[in-house]
Amino acid sequence: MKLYDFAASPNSRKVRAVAYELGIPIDFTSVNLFKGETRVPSFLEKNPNGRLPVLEDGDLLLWESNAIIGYIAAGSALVPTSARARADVDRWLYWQLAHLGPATRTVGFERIVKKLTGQGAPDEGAIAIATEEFGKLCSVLDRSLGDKSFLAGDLSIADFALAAHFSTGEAAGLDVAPHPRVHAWYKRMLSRDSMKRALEDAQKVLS
Ligand SMILES: N[C@@H](CCC(=O)N[C@@H](CS)C(=O)NCC(=O)O)C(=O)O
Repeated sequence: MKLYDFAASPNSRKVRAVAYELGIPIDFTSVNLFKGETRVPSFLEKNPNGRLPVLEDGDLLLWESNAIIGYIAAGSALVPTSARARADVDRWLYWQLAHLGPATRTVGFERIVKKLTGQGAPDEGAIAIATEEFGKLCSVLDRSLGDKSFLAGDLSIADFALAAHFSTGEAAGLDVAPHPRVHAWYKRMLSRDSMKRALEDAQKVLS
């Protein structure tokens, strides 16, 4: 299997972390977002959306990171089989895509990407709106975690999907400390070798 990705991007990071967690061998091919490599015709043939990551497995070209982690982790303990547990995992995957991702992406773009790519000063208004939304989302997650160690009880692909975006949020200055259960869950995720490796990959790309 081959993954076209950019290690510093959260949607790539979640796939790397799941692959490392499960020991799945993947050949990583770097596509540099900052150099416009997602917009060239040869890449658009793989993903017409011009976005990373993209998984290639034989004649399968799969884009959308949450579909990719579901695919590579199928049959493992990270993807529950009961309808109820699977629905709980799916709920958090959709929540990440619809709500958490946009909030962390806005602050990450304004504070990190603009600086790295010379796109001007951060838009403080956009940051303020996204930061407020992030706080509300953390409150939802904090309540939902209750006394669970992981989002759906047992460790699942959803934990990796969210942790990848929380790590972008952290790098951009979004603080989870006011939300004790989120904070504890996030630290639990960061202590895993798989997450550590995926974050080290990001550092290498950015250094
Ligand atoms: N919903 C997509 C989002 C993919 C996405 O936006 N990827 C970013 C990197 S994290 C990207 O490739 N951006 C390229 C661009 O905006 O030009 C997924 O989860 O895979």
